[in-house]
Amino acid sequence: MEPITVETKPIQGQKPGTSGLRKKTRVFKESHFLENYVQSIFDGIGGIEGKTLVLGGDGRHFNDRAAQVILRMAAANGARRVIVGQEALLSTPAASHLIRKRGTDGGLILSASHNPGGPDADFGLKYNTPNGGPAPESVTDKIYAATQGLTRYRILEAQDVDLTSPGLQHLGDMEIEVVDPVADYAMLMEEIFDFDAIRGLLSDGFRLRFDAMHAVTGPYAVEILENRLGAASGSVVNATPSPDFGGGHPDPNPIWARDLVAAMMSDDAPDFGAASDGDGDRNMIMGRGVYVTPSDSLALLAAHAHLAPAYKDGLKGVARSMPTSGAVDRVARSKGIDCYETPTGWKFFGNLLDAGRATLCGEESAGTGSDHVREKDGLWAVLLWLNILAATRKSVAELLREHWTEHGRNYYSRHDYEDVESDKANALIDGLRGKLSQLPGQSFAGLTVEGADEFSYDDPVDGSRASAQGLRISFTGGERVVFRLSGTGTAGATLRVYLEALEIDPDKLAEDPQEALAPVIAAADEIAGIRAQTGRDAPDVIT
Ligand code: VG1
Ligand code: CO
Repeated sequence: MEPITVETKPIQGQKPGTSGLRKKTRVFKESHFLENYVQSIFDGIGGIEGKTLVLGGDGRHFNDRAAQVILRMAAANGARRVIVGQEALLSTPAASHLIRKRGTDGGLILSASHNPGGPDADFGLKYNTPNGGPAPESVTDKIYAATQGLTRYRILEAQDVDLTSPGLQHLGDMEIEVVDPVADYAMLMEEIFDFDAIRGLLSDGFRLRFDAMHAVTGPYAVEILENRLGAASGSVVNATPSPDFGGGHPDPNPIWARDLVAAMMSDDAPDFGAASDGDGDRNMIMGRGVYVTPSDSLALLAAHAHLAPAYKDGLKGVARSMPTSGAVDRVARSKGIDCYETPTGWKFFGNLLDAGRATLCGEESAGTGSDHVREKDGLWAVLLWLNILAATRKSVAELLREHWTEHGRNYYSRHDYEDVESDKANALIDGLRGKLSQLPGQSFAGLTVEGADEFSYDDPVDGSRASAQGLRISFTGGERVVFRLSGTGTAGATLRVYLEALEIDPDKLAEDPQEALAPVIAAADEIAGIRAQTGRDAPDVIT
């Protein structure tokens, strides 16, 4: 087993996006593509000689093959040890926890997260730093620079490593420690939440349905919700991870998790419903007959987090991505704690969490998390909800109604236009950027623009600046629209239009969001010319 050095040439387009590098699976399978990127990660972080890394993924097609390649490359590059999830599986939050718990030099996560999987779908790879979080731009810039000058990679010529059972083995001089992917994570959840209270709730007849969407959270949810908390067997559905997520789209929103929505809206609906995404870091929350928007979920969790043991002393602060609604800001104000507004992507929360400035973070895209790891965490959010439901013994609908009555309701929706030709999408954004300064004072569809700018973020901890993070337009009545292009897609461009309107009139808190937002939707189209410029009559996905 000798390490060999393979000559290669830089491959274009290996620039990490919002969350790692995502490409069509077939692109990842092209000759040298994966190897070049892995070597660039190793080079970009200053080499891995003597280092320990965590490795695992969401089990999508090519996960197993890519893991074997990475192990051989890690060995050839002189790593001391790789801690790998059994069958190369680890949910993203479990990987983050393992990196932190074992004090490793970071980890590699094989996932394209909420993107579909399979030979004709998507694959991805992400490097997380020793704090357990996605690499910040200072690191991904170095990785990208390495991809552009790469001339060789190192790999061991060896047989596949057997990852089927836990234990220690060797690959060349490198140690490989195969671990149960669920055990450490489940233990962490027991430390954070009041499992006895949740067990009590469930034994009193409270019913739940968790849809793992054929993705990586299945084994985690079965162990925690059914085995440890006593939810009825079968409460976790679609619990076996499959390489193409059962042919579905592992994105927990009302469109892609429509089976869960149907179950929760039926006459025999359980009390609580939830779903998570491909790699287990997102969550969707429902009660009987109600869907909770991610922005409302974040606000409600912030308001009640002190009911869970880990947060009993209150929150140091909260943070949300810029396009996320201002609902959590209102909770922060009433609690007298700081609220930070960051660019889209979990990597921007890392410094705030490390510095102890924020305890809870969230994004409108169904990501919620806390300082227990450095990734968003789907099952954690589900357990925090269950802890709150157990402590209050109120229904999801009741909690939501009370929340809106106290804080007002930020009606919210996101309209996605997918697979738009890139030049059309860029032209729309460029055109809008060019006229932002003229918008204030003008009226569109009956709404008057108050302010308009392009969001940039100065990190209060390390002073780094991220610019061009979305165009935002606010109106005099408290409404807002944000435009940005997705950084996780693998075909064309996805235009995201984020719509929000604050309502504090107690008589208007129960409207249909699309109706409540109709004026904002009309103003957004009038300002940006979405239909005219994209040729689309309607969004592809409304969440
Ligand atoms: C999307 C979401 C963003 C999220 C990111 C990764 O990014 O909008 O909030 O952090 O996906 O989530 P974009 O650039 O496509 O808007 V995951 O669960 O796919 O890692
Ligand atoms: Co994800």
